[in-house]
Amino acid sequence: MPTLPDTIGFSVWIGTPDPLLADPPPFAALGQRVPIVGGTAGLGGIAISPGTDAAAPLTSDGELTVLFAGELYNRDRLAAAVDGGAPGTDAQLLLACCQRYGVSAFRLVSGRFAAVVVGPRRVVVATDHAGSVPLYLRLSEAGMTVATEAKVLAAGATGRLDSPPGTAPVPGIRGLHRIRAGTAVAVDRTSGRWHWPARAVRTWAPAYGRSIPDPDDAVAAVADRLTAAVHARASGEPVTVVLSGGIDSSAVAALATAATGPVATVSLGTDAGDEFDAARAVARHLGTDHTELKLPAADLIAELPWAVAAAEIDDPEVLEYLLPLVALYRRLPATPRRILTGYGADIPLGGMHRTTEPLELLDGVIAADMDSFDGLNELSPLLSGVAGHWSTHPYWDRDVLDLLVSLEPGLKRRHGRDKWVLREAMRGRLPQQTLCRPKLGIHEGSGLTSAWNRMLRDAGVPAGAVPDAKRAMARSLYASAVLCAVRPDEIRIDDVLAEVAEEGGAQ
Ligand code: IOT
Ligand code: MG
Repeated sequence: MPTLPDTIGFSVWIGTPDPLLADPPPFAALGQRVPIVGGTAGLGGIAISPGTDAAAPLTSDGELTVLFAGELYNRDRLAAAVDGGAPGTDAQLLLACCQRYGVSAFRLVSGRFAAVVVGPRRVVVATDHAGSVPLYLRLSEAGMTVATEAKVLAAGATGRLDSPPGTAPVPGIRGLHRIRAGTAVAVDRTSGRWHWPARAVRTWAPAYGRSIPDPDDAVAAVADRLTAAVHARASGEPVTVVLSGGIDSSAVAALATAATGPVATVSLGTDAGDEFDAARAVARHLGTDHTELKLPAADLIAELPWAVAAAEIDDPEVLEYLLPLVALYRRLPATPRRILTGYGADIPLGGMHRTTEPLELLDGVIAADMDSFDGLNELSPLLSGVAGHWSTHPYWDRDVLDLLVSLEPGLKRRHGRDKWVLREAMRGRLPQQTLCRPKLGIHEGSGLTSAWNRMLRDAGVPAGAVPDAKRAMARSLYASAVLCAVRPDEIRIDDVLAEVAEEGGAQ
């Protein structure tokens, strides 16, 4: 069994017990519900643990109390910085960092996490640099309620409506605020009295500056940092890589194989499309334990309620990227897995803009994408958490991302090749055909986009109205699965389709 984080999600109140925290909270995450009782810290609620052997979700030194979901990736360096001793659990390590650095600790930690730190005079609520574990809060004069799923706090539109600094409003839910990526929100409290407004402490931001290393040095640096990121996520562990056979996931599979020995790889396809040949070539080259999962495209679309419940977004374009992954995770055997993906490589490398030639335009879309990822929840662990698995994304490791973003765009598009620096970094580790393989998006490779379009056309939606109909379906699913916390298996996609087709004036 791989080691998974002790805690993958939570909902807690701090201050006054929140009657809006439903019992039981309607988490979509699978796992054991572990009560949180932090009497002295004035905190209570529920944590979600992936294992059957749930550890206590709180760590405290009597003064500071840390609630931590997720994992840290620079444990050794953090341990050396705080006292050089054995690092202990991630929550203990974060506690030691907070003792030494205060809220600045969140500028040091590299990880995939959501955390609450309760002190005698201050409460801090924080995410990692990428906001990769979404975190939501509701505020009242008497305290705050915090949860890793919006649906858990969707009921009851109360609390302060103005978004505090460092947060963004959650669409459709009055008074619910999402902590921004790379942000810690701090609220001071003395003798039980809260001092609003909260303060935002920015802990990370993507670079706008670009560096111009020697191309060979850039290639070596990408190989080094990506290797370290995969090691931090896979070392000594049996891991699963979701493999399309493209350069991004193939690189992760190659480095994970080097880090841990044989890994499991799994590819998803449908009757409307697959990338099985490309994935098989990589699996054979690396000697992975490879599985192909094939399902009817209609069954893939029927998973939309799960994708919306997991991502908690209503953007149909992003849902097209996430839906195949959610469907895949839900079809893996139930034993909890540690999953590595190649997701996110295209954002700092401009991979989705594979035909964009002028470097000014390429760099422009990269800067725009790095400015707009927050809130899309593409990296959320809930995508696999709805199936009881833990997933993590080496390309959005803080060190990898900082490097990739900052490279001058001529290293990203070079000699007519997209993602050049990554392809070069993998030379000798993957088959030549993989190194040269043009990008194919997951929504294209799985046939999802075409199948969803066809489904709407078959329901009578005119061709020109298909994008709007997709948006309407996504909005309707968001209303049920998030705003009303309806369980995904109680939502029938045929009903949503019929409703949208009717409203859209199907012909
Ligand atoms: P894509 O890059 O095709 O897929 C993302 C990851 O999903 C892959 O690296 C791989 O790990 C897994 N995957 C893809 N297809 C399969 C498959 N058939 N079977 C198993 N695993 C698979 C969109 C996209 O095209 O996905 N992702 C972009 C970013 C989107 C843009 N977002 C933004 N601008 N904020 C990406 O960077 O990965
Ligand atoms: Mg990709």
